[in-house]
Amino acid sequence: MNKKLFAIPLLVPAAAYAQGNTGDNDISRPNVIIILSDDLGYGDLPCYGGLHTETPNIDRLAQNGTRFTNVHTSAATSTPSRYGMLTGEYAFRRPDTNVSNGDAAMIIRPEQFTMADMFRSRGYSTCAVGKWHLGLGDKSGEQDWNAMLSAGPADIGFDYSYIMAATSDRVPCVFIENGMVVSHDPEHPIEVNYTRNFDGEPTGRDNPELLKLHPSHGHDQSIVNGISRIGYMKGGGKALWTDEGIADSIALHAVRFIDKHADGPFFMYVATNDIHVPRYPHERFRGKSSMGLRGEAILSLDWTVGQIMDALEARGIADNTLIIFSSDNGPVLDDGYDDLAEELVDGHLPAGHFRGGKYSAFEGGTMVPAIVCWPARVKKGAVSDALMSQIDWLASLASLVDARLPRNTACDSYNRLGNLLGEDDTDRQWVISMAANRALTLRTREWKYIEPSEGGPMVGWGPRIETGYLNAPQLYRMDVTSDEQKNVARKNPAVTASMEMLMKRIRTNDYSDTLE
Ligand code: NG6
Ligand code: CA
Repeated sequence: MNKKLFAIPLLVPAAAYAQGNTGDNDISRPNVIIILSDDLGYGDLPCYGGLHTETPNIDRLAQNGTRFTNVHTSAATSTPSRYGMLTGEYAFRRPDTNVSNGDAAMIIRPEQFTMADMFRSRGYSTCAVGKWHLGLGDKSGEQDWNAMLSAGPADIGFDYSYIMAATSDRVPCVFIENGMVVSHDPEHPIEVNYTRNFDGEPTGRDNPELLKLHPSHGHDQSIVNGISRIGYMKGGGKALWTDEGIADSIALHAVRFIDKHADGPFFMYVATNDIHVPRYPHERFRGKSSMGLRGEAILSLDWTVGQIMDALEARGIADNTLIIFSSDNGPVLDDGYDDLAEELVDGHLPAGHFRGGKYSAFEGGTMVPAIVCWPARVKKGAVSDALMSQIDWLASLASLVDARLPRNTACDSYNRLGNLLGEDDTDRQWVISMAANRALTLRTREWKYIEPSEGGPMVGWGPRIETGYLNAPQLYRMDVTSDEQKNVARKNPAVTASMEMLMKRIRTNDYSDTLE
């Protein structure tokens, strides 16, 4: 094993050969839609064994495409995971990529090359709709939310954007369209502060009588729409969102973009708010899942997918549109609100049979559902078990549309297009991911190595999730069971050492002596 790990030449960075290996070019330049759900676990959907919900639209997507059972995100939380997916660079290379607040400055620098830039370089119209969580404006805490924001998705390749600044549990609770707050209300100018409240403004901590959904941990600052959030905000007036309407707004703007660009080609990144907390979906989903609000948020997510699929069909462009559906990180039940997610779970396993969940170094943190549907090319009703990482989507899609990645960009993204289209079942040689404490994990088909790190065995602030952190190396056999129960690091010192060495090389980006 030890030998094998190093006998394989390490993969070549994408920029070196992004043009190669595009395979058959019959259908060039399909429309591409990435639907990225939030905190949806590997086991949450019925087509992955989930209980207590029905998701006919996502089922339809899986029936019309290929379902993947071994896809990892590059991080176990949103900001670093999205950063990796959109830039093709691991977030661990940048210290400022932890879960960001709503007043964080743009994390992806305007000069950085992104997936949107890549599609644009091939004449695609590009757009981002939904959760952003990658910072806005030039300086943290200094944005003027009542004027055009100084930096945003337009600076990194998105022609159109309709986004939430961060998460729905973080202020400001408004949508932002092309850099301007939607329905901005001059009578109620918006102010945001993550350290202190504005005089006289109620909070979840002091005014629980104003709440329709109560926090279970954190989330006790400004109240918007009867739900207290992280951070303080003042004003907003008619610009403030209602949580019940978020999925509808996202779907509406996604469908509008499809309608406008039906002549294609277009690239759309739709990042849903579902199923992140606070889970408070539209009335029409209420009472429709025995799991309560978390189950209903899954129904709302499914509805969104249905809206997008229906719009493509209505426009006659479903056949040549490549949809990738996935999630940004693993699942969590109680993530800070009393929504009865734990109480009502009733045998449902959000992370499937994997250990841990959102935030974890264990597989539950980064193993996510992934479905690829492209009727013109991708096999229908197929399942692929190939070991894959979302970090490769950029280079793979670049290869698909024949885009050239500028030198020294997307350095961690490899062209695995065959994998993505379900035409090649070979594994990525290794997959690297980052837990919430920034500990790295390294997976191969046979093994998983978790580097030593600080932090207790359980998430410390509320969610009941095993972290997988240990102040010693961990090594698990993944080909026999994937349950990460038995740490065999001491019994297999050679494998442990070789994985540790490989991780070190990936971290320092030093592949020099392995390339022939
Ligand atoms: C945590 C929040 C959690 C969630 C997470 C980010 C508290 C107590 N918890 O800090 O609710 O917002 O950040 O989630 O504040 S993510 O999916 O966007 O990464
Ligand atoms: Ca998330």
